[in-house]
Amino acid sequence: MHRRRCRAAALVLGLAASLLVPTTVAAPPAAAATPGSKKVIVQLFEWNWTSVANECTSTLGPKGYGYVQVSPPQEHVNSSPWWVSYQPVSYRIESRKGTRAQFQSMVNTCHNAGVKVIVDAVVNHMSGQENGGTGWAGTSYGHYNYPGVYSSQDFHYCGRNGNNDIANYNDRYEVQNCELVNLADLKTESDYVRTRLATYLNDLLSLGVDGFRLDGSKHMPAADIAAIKAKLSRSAYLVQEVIYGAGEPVQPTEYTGNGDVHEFRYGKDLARMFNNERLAYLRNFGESWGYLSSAKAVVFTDNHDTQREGGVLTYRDRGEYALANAFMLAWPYGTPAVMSSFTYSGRDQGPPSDGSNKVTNTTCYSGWECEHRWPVIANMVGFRNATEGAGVTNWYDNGYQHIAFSRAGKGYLTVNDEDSAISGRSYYTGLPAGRYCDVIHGTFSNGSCSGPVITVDSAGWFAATVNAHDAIAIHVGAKLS
Ligand code: LM2
Ligand code: CA
Repeated sequence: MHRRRCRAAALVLGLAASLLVPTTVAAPPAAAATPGSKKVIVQLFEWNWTSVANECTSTLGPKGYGYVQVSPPQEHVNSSPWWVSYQPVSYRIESRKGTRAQFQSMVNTCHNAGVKVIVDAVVNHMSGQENGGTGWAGTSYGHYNYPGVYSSQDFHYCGRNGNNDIANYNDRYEVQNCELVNLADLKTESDYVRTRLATYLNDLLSLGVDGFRLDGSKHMPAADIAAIKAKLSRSAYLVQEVIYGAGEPVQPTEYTGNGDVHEFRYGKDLARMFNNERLAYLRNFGESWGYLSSAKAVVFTDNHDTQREGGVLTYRDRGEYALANAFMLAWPYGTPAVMSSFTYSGRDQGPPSDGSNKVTNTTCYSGWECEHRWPVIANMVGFRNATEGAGVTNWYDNGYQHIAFSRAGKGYLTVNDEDSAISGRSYYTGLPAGRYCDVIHGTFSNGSCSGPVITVDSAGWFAATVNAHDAIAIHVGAKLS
């Protein structure tokens, strides 16, 4: 049975507006803010390099993000939609997001802030422009001709569907040898193409990049990716974009030998639990749901594609979105990737740009949503870091929308997504006695908490009211005494 939601009430009774209206993040000493290992990824979608660099210093490092995933840096077709980034025309590091020098400087700045850089690498295809054109940095190209890089023999012509496009995802050959929305499909089985792709990736590695999100991985055999990986000059973190499709021949598990893989079911199922089903069902969320093994999975509430497709929670869901991210960051399945968007009203709308399509500097909360700065989300990165490696214990649920669990000895989260407050209950945390900052409602900085303090007694319990569509989270990295 599907539950009725009262959205208006959720907005009024839910997370107080002040929690969602982002504040400037104070910068505590990096060392103090980053206990344990830092694995959380943030996708700064379509941010320019100068703005990414500033964000690494001001926010990502201090808040404990481990990696920033940046949008494709290579030269691309020149127009205004966001998706021009996914149509390479050369491998020059020159794009609407910045120059090679700006890119290099961003990598250095992020490293100095303790943040590693993952590049979204478009390796399956080149442009989808039937008649070619002139790229962002001035390169002339044809659909199957990229001077000095590729010519007609380097592409697949699958001979299907009259236009060489992919139509049938139940056909492995078609998915990997035909064109994804007319994008010229590289012959990734050819040694020349593999070498050229590796040369591009090695150039990025020479600039200090730490890893790659391999765009469109499903459209390349896992063996082709393995062959490209074998040509890399040093080891790099890899996360492959393989969108799970029920019953399809190409499955995400085929790719785990190469590195991590995105688990697309996670964000869809999480949205379904929050919107229509029960948070109580999340007690075994992860591998028991048929997902990839936790060690190989990268998970997200939404990414730049799913936020435009629907069926997931996005920044538009406000408090519910914050709660879903809090759950993701507290729950030890996979590596969490936080989405950070520009706001848009149409699917194709590009990022805030100037008259020549150059992406302008990020201004959070004006044109850019900056979800990763929302206090709930940013503070829960610290929870993730402080609880790394600790298992789930003390699970509690009321059978419906109220759940709670410990990260053994390190942290505790309770989420109440019921339509009314839950009061008069105590929670068993098993945490050391003391006073903890509720990081859902307050920020812990320089030993003090800007919000409510939760007192855990000597037996490991605390008592508190959890408001409707709200949560409480405490962890050992935000303990006052
Ligand atoms: C991806 N992963 O596998 C990206 O995450 C996704 O955002 C990309 O699609 C896709 N694969 C190709 O890299 C986006 C966007 C499409 C867009 C393509 C290419 O979602 O809408 O296609 O990038 O820019 C656009 C037009 C499409 C047209 C195509 C080629 O929407 O109608 O096809 O360009 O001109 C005729
Ligand atoms: Ca392909």
